[in-house]
Amino acid sequence: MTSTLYLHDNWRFSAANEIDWHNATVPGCIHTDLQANGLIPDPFYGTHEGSIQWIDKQDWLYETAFDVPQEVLNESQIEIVFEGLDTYAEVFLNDTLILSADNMFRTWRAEVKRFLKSRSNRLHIRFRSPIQEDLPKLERLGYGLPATNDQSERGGLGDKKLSVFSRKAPYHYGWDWGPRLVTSGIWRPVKLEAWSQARITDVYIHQSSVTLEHAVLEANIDIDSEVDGLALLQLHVEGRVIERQVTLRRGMQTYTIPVDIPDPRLWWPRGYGEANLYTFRARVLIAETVIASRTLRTGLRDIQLVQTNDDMGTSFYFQVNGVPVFAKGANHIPNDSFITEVDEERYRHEIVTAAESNMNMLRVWGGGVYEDDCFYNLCDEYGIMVWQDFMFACSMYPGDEAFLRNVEQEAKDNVRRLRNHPCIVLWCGNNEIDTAWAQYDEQGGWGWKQQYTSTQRAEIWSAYEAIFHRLLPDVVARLAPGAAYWPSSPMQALTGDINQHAKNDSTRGDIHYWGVWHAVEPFSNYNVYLGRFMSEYGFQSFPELRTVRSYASEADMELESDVMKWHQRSGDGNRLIKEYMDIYLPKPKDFPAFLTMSQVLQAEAIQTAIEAHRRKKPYCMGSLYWQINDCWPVASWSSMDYFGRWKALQYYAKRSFRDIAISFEEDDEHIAVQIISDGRENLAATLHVQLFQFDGQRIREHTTQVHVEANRVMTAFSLNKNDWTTGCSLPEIVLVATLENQGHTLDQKCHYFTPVKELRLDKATITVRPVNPDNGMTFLVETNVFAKSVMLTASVEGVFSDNYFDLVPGLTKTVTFLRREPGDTALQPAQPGLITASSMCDWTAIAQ
Ligand code: BMA
Repeated sequence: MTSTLYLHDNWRFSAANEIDWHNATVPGCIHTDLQANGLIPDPFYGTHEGSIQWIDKQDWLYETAFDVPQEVLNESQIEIVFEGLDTYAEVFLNDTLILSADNMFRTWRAEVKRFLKSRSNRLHIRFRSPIQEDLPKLERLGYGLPATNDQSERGGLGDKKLSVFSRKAPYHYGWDWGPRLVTSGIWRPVKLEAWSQARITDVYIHQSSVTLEHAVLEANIDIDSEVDGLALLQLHVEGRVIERQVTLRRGMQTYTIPVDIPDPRLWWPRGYGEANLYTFRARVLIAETVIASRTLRTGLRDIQLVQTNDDMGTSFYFQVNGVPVFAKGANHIPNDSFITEVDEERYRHEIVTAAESNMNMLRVWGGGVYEDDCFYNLCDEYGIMVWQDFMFACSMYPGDEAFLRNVEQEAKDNVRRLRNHPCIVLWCGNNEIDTAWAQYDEQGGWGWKQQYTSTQRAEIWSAYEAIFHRLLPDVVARLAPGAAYWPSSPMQALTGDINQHAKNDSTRGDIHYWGVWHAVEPFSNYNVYLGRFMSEYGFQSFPELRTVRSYASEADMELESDVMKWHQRSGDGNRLIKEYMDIYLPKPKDFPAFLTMSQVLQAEAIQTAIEAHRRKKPYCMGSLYWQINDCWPVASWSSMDYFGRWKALQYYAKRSFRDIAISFEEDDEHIAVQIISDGRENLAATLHVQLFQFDGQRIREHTTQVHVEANRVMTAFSLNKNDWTTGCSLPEIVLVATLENQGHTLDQKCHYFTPVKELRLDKATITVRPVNPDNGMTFLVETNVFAKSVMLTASVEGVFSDNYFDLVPGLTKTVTFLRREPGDTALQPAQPGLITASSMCDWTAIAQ
């Protein structure tokens, strides 16, 4: 049996040109080690990032000493395995060079038996500066490649964009929400693997056909053997054992065992059924002794990316087990600039947040990393589908043979590692490169190709095609046959002509719509520019005051301070937030109120988008906003900040993504109350539509029985605005629609007759009382006059079941507090400590 010895202890590090050694943490990285030793300040505080740009210009040494137990040494094969080395590294064992690494996304292995001794082995790694390493590559190429988000100037490199030459997380070099912190280090586990006779190196469960009645699978079992001879191969699943006599040969071999599972418990995305999982175990026995074993978990499901012509264009949706699924979710970036800081609890919090927010998909965006196994395990468990980009974003890449081979190996390593996860529904080549280069549209794109000679252009595009149109799809087809591959997001289709590139009004493919925000278009344009699958759109906000305090002092608390600008990486970001706020919301009374209102502004924008997309189902079948998380405390498009604190948007998204949701569609004369169902069953429900004055007086109401059809959008009621509001003061009324099923509220939504900015908000007194004083986890929230965006804050870290909601006098709201303190493994009901409540009137001049 393979025995594993992790080598995570006794590490120390030093700058290559110094003699001082300091304690190191493995897995980890140079920045966190320097900080832990007090050699650099907190990189996220203030403008510190600027003063630590020297770190990536020099080489770093890491070393440890370790003993090897006799039983490990007795094995005939011993390999050292690095699951991740960031990035250019030479590894020496007892002074012998055992491997050279040049790609942080690959797994590196070397046979080491002959170099090992039982005591005091010295493992020594030299990390070469990624900057010094890649400068000559730029020189050799003779021209720079576009890399819009590479903050080379901040790194003291002028316009020399080096990120494209290294196979290293693109966001390390900076992004429009992230700092430039170019790390080095042993970023994933390092271990010895020892075995004799044979070992199972991989098991892949290929799902040939999965239906409600039957799953037809093949288990492909890779075996590495050092012996020739008879063996028994077993596959265990659900108490069954399938056995095969095999004749092992020295070297690598693959055996395929067909498996038929009747009445399979299928894996479903959240909202559609249980995310059922199966555990498979493969074993090799020689003379009735188990000599190798490997366990894996997968879910059985049929996934299709359906792209068929229809009278509106060409569809783009995921069909899971025969059911068309509207994808609801967000884009994911790495949870930290120092990815080794992300522990299981932080991953869990993100995935629980997604599931709690009624999402069913996250897109692992191509400027980050192929995520940790833990991320995908959680997505498998919570029924969160994953759109998986390969790690290429907003840049053009070299196409030399060495680079291509390196990328190929990286793709193989990661497709192999991840292909058993039922959550992965799509492999996507890159983020926004097709649209940015726009090969077939001379005027189109981001102005990149126009900077090059025709020879250079041809060379750059041919590298693009080699990677994204040949190499990556080939690897996916070979290693994960049947899995969908999409060359670039966004794109219309691989047509090889001008129709390839996405447009804001494409009727096929996916769309990143950034007219709202980057092009300062009105929120209402979310209703206009939507297509078959909205894989990106977004709006920025600030994190809450507690989070801002983690990087700014009281003196920095103004929009234009150096520190607030430093923690804003989108050129005009702060100005845009302010401009949009002037348009849509009343004036905040001070800086803390401005931070809060920026969150409400963002949430109102994205709510408009999500609901517009969902109302257009089945024309549109996906809505992934940009972005769920942050990698440091910053102003950004995230719905949850670096510390996992939910912004207003997270709560709004939770409401807008409800499986059965109310949404209003308005024209000059009418308001239609629409009901969107992602449910798999029809439902009898009651819709109450009520019109209230802000003082709580009900002016009109209408009740109707609704037959909510499964997986559809319907107009349940339409009212004439004039008829309903004659004699009313429009800035002082609110329309409330409530959908109920057997006494249970499925959704409740408010709608206004003027923009929020014009609402006449009065000072509201909000009371919060525990429903059951003994357990103190659930509360009733009430108000005396209408309150917009009621914000509850607790003195304990956590989130509420709902927050930033509008509250009408007489309509009480019940909320539960979910705690997230250190040590908690997931959000769970708990006492919140002291709760305070405020609402928009408190954050504006009205309060004065
Ligand atoms: C999208 C992303 C990112 C970027 C975001 C905000 O296009 O793909 O590159 O961070 O926009 O500008």
